[in-house]
Amino acid sequence: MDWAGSTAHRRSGAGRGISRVCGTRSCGRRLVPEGAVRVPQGWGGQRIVLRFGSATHRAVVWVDDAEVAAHEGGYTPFEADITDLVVPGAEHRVTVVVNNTLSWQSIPPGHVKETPDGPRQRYFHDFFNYAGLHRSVWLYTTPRSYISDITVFTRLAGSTGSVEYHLEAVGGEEHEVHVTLRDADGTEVARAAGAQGGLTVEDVHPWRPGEGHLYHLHAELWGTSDTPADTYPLPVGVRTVAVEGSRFFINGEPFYFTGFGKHEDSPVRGKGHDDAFMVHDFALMEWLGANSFRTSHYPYAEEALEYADRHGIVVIGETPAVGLNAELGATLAEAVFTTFSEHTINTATQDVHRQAIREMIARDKNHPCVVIWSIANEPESHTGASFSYFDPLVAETRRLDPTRPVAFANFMTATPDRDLISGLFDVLMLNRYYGWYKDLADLAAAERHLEAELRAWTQKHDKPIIMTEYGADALMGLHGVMPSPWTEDYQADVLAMYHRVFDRVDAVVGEQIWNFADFATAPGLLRVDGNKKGVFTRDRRPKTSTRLLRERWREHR
Ligand code: GCB
Repeated sequence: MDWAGSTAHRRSGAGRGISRVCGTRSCGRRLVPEGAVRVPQGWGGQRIVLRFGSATHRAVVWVDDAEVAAHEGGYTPFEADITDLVVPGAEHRVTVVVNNTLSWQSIPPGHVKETPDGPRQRYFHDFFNYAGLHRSVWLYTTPRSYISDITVFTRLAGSTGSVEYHLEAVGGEEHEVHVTLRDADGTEVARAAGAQGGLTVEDVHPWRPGEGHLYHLHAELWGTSDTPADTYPLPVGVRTVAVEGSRFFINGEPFYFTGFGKHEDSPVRGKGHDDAFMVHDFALMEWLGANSFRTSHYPYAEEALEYADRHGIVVIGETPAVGLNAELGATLAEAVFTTFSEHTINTATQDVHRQAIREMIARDKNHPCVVIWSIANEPESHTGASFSYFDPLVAETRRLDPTRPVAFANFMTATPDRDLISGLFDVLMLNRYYGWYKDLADLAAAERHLEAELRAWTQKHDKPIIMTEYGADALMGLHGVMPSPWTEDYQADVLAMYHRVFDRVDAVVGEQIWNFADFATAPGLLRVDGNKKGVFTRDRRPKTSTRLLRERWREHR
């Protein structure tokens, strides 16, 4: 059982209204408090907020001796209004206790096994259970009357775009709301008044894959003074997403996903967000011609979505609901259990999962790059219990966002004859390992089995198929002339085999390889210093298969 604690401290100079309390850090043990935060002198009269980008998987926060926040869920932000607890100009101690214990009621789930040597954490997912504050911590201010949230929905009709907005304000009930929309060069293209409304954009420049064109929405809250009480800027990409039959459309044009399932993972940093690694990863995806990725298996740092918005990279956003599956648990944690039961994954877990969906959508709803909500990775999906579990979660996702398709990534053993839940969803996302966990070193059989399965899916559902995982481990530098698992050559051969099949099956609208880069996992007999299915090593050096991808994906565009 790992506990991590850290006292945040201000690292960078305070800007007006915003101050980074600490950068990212990963830690596995309790830390001794290190320092204090000075609240900038000029912040008097403002509302002062302490915000955490994430704390994995739960945290309690104190300012001096007062508890100000408690949060469950390791990958979404939370904040506390600390106005009444701090004095501008004074120093205050911020203390955070972070706990990464996984239980049947956490998302992702896990369990603690009692052994003669003490408790041991077991979990059912294939990435290392890092603990700590992996994203930035901010101190920021708002006026006392402030805009707390804006939601936008965009539409296209020929060359006309529209932006429907819903704004929420706190303490400004008597105030007026003014909204303007400007193009990237600053030209005003539309304006409206009121907390809800529509903005029409003639000759719209849509956001599209490969071209992250953004408008700038600027909302103002006006009271009696001659300056606005609050202002709120929001980048907006005007685009539509739709599924019809087995096609996936962005802006009415068929879209084919190329890219990866990724992880927030790098040497030394672990799960800590790192701007340099992020920009480098995007540059490598561009180098390969990839147009998309899935935030497997949890929402990524907001910086990644902002970058994807600006560069026209398409994103499948995923919750941390990974490992809700007894068939997987048996291999990963040597645990035999019933997935959904009173004592394992139950209604309390479902509530935590529902909350994880809510927090992901609340955070990411306005990002044009996000085109699908994936609400789970490889859950059990062949039982009545799995249907009862997912039915209300899909409904809740649609209620929160009626504009984006909903999906989950389907596990290898949940073949079309077994699966019971895919009818609830809009897109079939399949994770398949023919040529690796099945048909190892027999690519002829793998090719036959893969094609037969894909055709069986198309018989059962008229829905688009995205292969959200396929691949093979490869040790950098290992080569062979025979089809030899773990060689770079075999990884390339496996990928080429999948691509032949995708090109023969019409309903396949996307290919996302597992994985972009090698990553850290819990120890396992099949894990040699982590998972080696990356087409890049953990420090981002290209393996042989990257050549094949460059050729294929640069042509696909
Ligand atoms: C999967 C999981 C992914 C694993 C991968 C593997 O199906 O979704 O988290 O890392 O297989 O390499 O086994």
